[in-house]
Amino acid sequence: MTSTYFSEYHQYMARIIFHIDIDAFYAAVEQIDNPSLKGKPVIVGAKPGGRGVVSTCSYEARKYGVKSAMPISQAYRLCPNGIYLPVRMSRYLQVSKTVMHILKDYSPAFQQVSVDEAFLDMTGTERLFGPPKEVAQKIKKRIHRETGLTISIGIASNRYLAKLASEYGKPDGLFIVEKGSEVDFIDKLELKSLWGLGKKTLERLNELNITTIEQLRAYPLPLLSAVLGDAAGKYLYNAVRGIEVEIHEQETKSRSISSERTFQKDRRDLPGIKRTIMELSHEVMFRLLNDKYRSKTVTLKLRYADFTTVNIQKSLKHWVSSAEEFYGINLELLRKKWNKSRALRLIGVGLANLVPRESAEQQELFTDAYDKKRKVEETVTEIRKKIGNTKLTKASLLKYRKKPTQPPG
Ligand code: TTP
Ligand code: MG
Repeated sequence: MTSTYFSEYHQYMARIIFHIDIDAFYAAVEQIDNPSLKGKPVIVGAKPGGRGVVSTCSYEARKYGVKSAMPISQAYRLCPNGIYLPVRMSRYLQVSKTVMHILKDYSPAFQQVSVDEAFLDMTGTERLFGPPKEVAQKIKKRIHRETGLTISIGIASNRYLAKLASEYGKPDGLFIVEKGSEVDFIDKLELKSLWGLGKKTLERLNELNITTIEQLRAYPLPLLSAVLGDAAGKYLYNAVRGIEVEIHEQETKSRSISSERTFQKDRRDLPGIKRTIMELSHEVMFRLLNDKYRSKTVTLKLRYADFTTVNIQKSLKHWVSSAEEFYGINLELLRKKWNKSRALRLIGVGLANLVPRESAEQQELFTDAYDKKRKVEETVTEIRKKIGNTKLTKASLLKYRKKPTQPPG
């Protein structure tokens, strides 16, 4: 919502962009809510023994090779002594909101791009807040003090580099890509850590004996486009030069709220894709209710491994009433445009043509069956905001009991 003027802001100045990303987000919240889990391998996601995947895990669990999107069965083989916990989405959304609220204090050009990451355009804020490095340190301290979380901040002249920089410094990182050293920074990275480089593209590059970023930079644009296709060619050509490439699109057209996830590796597994849509749906719905808007227009964005992008939209006769309904419509749209043969590199869900809740109420000529459900959802959001009651987790996001469990062994 706040991103509309992000790109217009200080268009002609060298920009200072912060990318902020919470470390091991879901797992960190679990450790904060239950301090006995601190320092332990905590794995949040599907139930061990089932067919689901890991949502995320603490850095202690990463030492065993466990990571996001890995089948839970594989995680369990790698880390049988881990503490396996279910996803408590509403709690994470609540913590996310606190963090985002703090970040908004530091720049009017704030753009939340997922549940745990945001960009701040800090161009021109130096007189108010001090040098970027100091502000970043202040932000890190304040977030830690007020939530217990550690975050990583990347600072650079554009969003793509800032995102790579926050990842580079993880966890508890602060990494600055100084002006003029963009290419040197990119060269420190492994080819596979370039954002948005899918498995297929990586394989294709390997076939061409391109295994480093430096080697990739030696390829002229026409050649890259010929080998990888126009879109992927241009994307990589710019990425290896530290030139802004799109990873998160902006919500500019009409008033809309959306959230999207670019997968580190392209995906085609339905359970994982559904889970992502479920999480994104809850996140967007929470923001809609929290910002006091309503919408009848559901949008789903799919980007395939070859960069082809489709935007599908469905307009309803009634206001979207709940995260479940929203999720269901997104699945319906997914089924229309996707089959397993095509791997996905990005999924985005959104609600468009937003109407402020008050004027929406006036527009409603009659109440329908959806009204009741929506009111329940709104009440839940209000209560969550007031008291932060973690027990109000939606049942659909609770696959099994909440207490830390040792998986069956
Ligand atoms: P990330 O920021 O990618 O991961 P993270 O915060 O757990 O770890 P870090 O940033 O330190 O590397 O994603 C944020 C949250 O989104 C994550 O805590 C869980 C969720 N998520 C999934 O559910 N599935 C996924 O495949 C990914 C990548 C994230
Ligand atoms: Mg994170």
